[in-house]
Amino acid sequence: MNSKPRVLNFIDGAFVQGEGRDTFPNVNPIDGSLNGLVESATREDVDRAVQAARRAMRGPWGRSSMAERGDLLHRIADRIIERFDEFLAAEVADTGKPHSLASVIDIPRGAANFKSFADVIRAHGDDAYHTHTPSGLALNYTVRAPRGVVAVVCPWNLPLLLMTWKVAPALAAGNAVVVKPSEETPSTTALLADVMREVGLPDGVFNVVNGFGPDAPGQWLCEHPDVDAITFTGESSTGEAIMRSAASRLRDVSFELGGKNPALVFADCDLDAALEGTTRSVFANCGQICLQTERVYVHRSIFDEFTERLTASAAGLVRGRPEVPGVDMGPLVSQGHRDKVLSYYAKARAEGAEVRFGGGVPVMGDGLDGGFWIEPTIWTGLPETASVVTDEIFGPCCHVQPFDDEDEVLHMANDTDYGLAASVWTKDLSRAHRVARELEVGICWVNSWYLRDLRTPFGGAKRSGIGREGGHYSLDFYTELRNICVAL
Ligand code: NAD
Ligand code: 6OD
Repeated sequence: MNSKPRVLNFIDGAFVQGEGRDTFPNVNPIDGSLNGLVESATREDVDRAVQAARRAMRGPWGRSSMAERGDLLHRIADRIIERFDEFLAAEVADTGKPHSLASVIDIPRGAANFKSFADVIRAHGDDAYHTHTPSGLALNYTVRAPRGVVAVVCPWNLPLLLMTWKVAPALAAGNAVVVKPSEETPSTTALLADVMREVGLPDGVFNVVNGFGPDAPGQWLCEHPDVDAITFTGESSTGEAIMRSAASRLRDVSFELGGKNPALVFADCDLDAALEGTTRSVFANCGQICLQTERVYVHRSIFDEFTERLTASAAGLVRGRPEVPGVDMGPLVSQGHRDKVLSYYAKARAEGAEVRFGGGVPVMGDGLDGGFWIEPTIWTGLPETASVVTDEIFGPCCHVQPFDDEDEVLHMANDTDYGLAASVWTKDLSRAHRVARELEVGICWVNSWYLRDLRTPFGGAKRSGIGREGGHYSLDFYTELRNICVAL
């Protein structure tokens, strides 16, 4: 008999448990042990969650003021921080990421998203136009109404951070949500449901349905005719499937998808800063951040030194149990994902890469070898057409390519189906601005990486996404903009 706690669905203000629901294991990537079981939502659960959200929209929540919602969002953020240790333990057990990362990024940002969007909504104003006509004056003004019931479909790499990045603006704008967390990482979403209950969010405003994607709760939710809009973070191919679901009844989508992000390292860069930044941008979170660098372009005059020093940085990364001080790299999230990343490690060798570092599975000892550990890996010597240079791998690995001039590196950086992020390392201000404008990406960092201001627009070009979220830009998706024309 398994005494570990179950992760339950949360519908209409209550956790639901009962007969007839399938369960699936929640596996700890650190050692392959069982965290517990997750109850998969049935089709009826998904329907009940959507109907609960619809009822909430018809009740007091649908008429709530921005000030009321702003206050609630602040209380949610405060309560996440009060329960910080529980959130940290749950996130680490699901993902295997080090405490040093989750305690400074995942959990604090998970809370900060609520305060940030509460403040956006409180500061929001409407537009007004005075219209002069031959028969007199009219006043036109805008109002923003909530979209209604929003489906929020989430990935596993930054589970709390990326879920709250969608839930917070949706609630700030007055919508009700049904969240489908990743099947790999459901625990912090369940904890957040408990927080919603504690702070008194009205029943039905926040619902959670657990389970898989295709022919399962993810797809059932996106196909549900009473869902008004779908916000999704995940793989580009999943985005295509969800777009097909959204086509029926013409629902709007907001998509944050895959990337194959370049770093451009010019000869005049601050080499120490470029190495420190590139080490983070390739290996942080074991390479599982959509903004991560997988293609590094380095000016030929510093290529050898840069590559040797990046290799030394990779060699210096400390793997181990998440709570151990000084550990800066965890495992990959699952056996399945490690199989995918290792298949690219094999392809790189088959395509003739020079493996500068890594390329395999480390021996961990200490009871960890049942976990999904992998070596950080650096390749050189491949053409731009090699699969590890073209495909998103989502692992702790990169290919380093020399370049000779700005036009050449811009061409290589932009020659991809993706357009999420880039970083440029140079001390030449003119070059920095010129190159940044030419890069076909949603966000370009100059002399930095993953430096975030939550008021800025965030999203991807090409196959990396549809739409922009962040700050007031999120309101364009989470509200319906209406015009009212009053003849005076
Ligand atoms: P994924 O696409 O496999 O799964 C994401 C979610 O979609 C999961 O909850 C899954 O159950 C659900 N899903 C799968 N098929 C579905 C379907 N047909 N209908 C409805 N739901 C479905 O992505 P992942 O493996 O969890 O995450 C990694 C990917 O996410 C990478 O490609 C990464 O680049 C991308 N990502 C992008 C961003 C961004 O901001 N652009 C952020 C994080 C992750
Ligand atoms: O920082 C954010 O707001 C954000 N959406 C990050 C996405 C990271 C992708 O893995």
